[in-house]
Amino acid sequence: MTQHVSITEFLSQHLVGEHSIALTAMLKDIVTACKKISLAIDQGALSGNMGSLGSQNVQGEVQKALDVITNDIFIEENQRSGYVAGMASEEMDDVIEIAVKRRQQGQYLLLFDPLDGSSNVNVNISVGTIFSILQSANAKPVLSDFMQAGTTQICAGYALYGTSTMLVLTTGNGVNGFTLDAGAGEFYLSHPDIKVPADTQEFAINMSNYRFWQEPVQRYIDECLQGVEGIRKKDFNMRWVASMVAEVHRILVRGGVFMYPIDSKLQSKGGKLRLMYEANPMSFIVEQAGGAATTGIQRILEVHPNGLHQRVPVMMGSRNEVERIVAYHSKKIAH
Ligand code: AHM
Ligand code: MG
Repeated sequence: MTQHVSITEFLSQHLVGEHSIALTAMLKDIVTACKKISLAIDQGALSGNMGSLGSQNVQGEVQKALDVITNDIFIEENQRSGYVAGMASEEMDDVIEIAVKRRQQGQYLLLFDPLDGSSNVNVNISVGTIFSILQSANAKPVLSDFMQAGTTQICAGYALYGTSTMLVLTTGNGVNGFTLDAGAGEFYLSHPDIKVPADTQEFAINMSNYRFWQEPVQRYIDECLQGVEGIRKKDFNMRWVASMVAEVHRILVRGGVFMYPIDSKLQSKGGKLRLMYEANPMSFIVEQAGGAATTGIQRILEVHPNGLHQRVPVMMGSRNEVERIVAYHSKKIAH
């Protein structure tokens, strides 16, 4: 019988370098938080957590009870190691301060979306948690300490609460995926050294926004839809889960391109997805798996943030497809 490698064993064998002790401790807390969130989600309607609280988060979206519960779990668990100096969450307007006694060795910043795709909770479809770790210049960080481009991330990952619960992460040395054995209460390595295929025949986009997109995106999708009769000379398949974690995970496993582009409805906001705790960590993971991630005109990881909740257009996945999309934006490939 194959001996499974637990995430704890994996990290102790593979984390090296100046951040290894701190990362091991912080990831232990993240693992615990994700297990607790997985349990809370598994309870579903039985726990009475599924309804709306009637309150709104900082971006004017109605919070589900689970949004609040998962946010609380993530904040509480991740103050245990003492390495986290400050946090930022999709669910909270400002930087989350950590009490002095809980940030003794705090040199790191943890940014997260505790329950991504939360509109899927009530219909029992996959959701996820996304996180990003940065270094802090200050033991008591302020907003400006968080304003770092995605290239400075030292770790990023997501938990996918799907048909099984998985944790996928990178520390800048490839991407590895772990599956939760709920009985044993432990994540085991199940997807070592994940690589995104460079080519694909599958795209993920919310097609209902077609008429609001910019021309380069309409062109790319039009050509995919033309299939073997068009210039791509192959048929494409389409998926849309409305849960970025599930979407990107599928692309990591079998290739594809995930797109939430800017459109005329989103113009004033800059995009739909948030840079710091959605686009950046997912871009870091996708690039580490050999894929690419762009706003259409810029590598996402090089966008310099101007706010915790900044939004950006997002297109990521199989490298050759993303390069084609970039070329359409820069008009390098003529019609
Ligand atoms: P959320 O963080 O409020 O859940 O929003 C992000 C989600 C992504 O997971 C997903 O790609 C997108 O919103 C779906 O948006 P839409 O409902 O417009 O298709
Ligand atoms: Mg989100």
